[in-house]
Amino acid sequence: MLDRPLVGLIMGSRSDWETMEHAAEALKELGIPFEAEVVSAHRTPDKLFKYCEKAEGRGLRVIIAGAGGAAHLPGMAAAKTALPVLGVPVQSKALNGMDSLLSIVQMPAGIPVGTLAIGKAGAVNAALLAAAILAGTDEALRARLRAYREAQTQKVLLNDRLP
Ligand code: RP5
Repeated sequence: MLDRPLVGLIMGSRSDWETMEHAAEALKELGIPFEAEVVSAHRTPDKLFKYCEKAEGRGLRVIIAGAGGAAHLPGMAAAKTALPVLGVPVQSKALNGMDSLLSIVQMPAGIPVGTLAIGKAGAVNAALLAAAILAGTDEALRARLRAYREAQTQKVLLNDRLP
């Protein structure tokens, strides 16, 4: 039987997948069960509300929400669930992702969104942050996360010579 997803990876458009698949890859690498789907704050608001209302009951523990432009998805998701919501600003064409970043980061006090960097780095780090949150109650995952970090360190140390 497949493990029930612990992380809900949602994004405003199919076009966000190019960025958000980096989060998916990191979650896979760390052995964290997740689900991924398009949920748009503007185009499918009713779906967003239903998704967030049911998220906790379905066993999700963290939501990663990626969106670009007028990126209301993470904030609206956070408004509808008490689960931790991590927001990834997708790099937009018009304003290079500054619009996405500012739309996501400036939440009013009381409804937090953990905002990550614009683009791929933010997507990867959202997955690692989700892993760190889940690792609080999962020793095996904590070990896998430590191993991931150690492998990263070794990779840098083995390639530290410049021409
Ligand atoms: C946002 O609008 C999405 O998150 C996406 O980043 C952006 C553009 O969407 P598409 O026009 O590519 O569907 O809602």
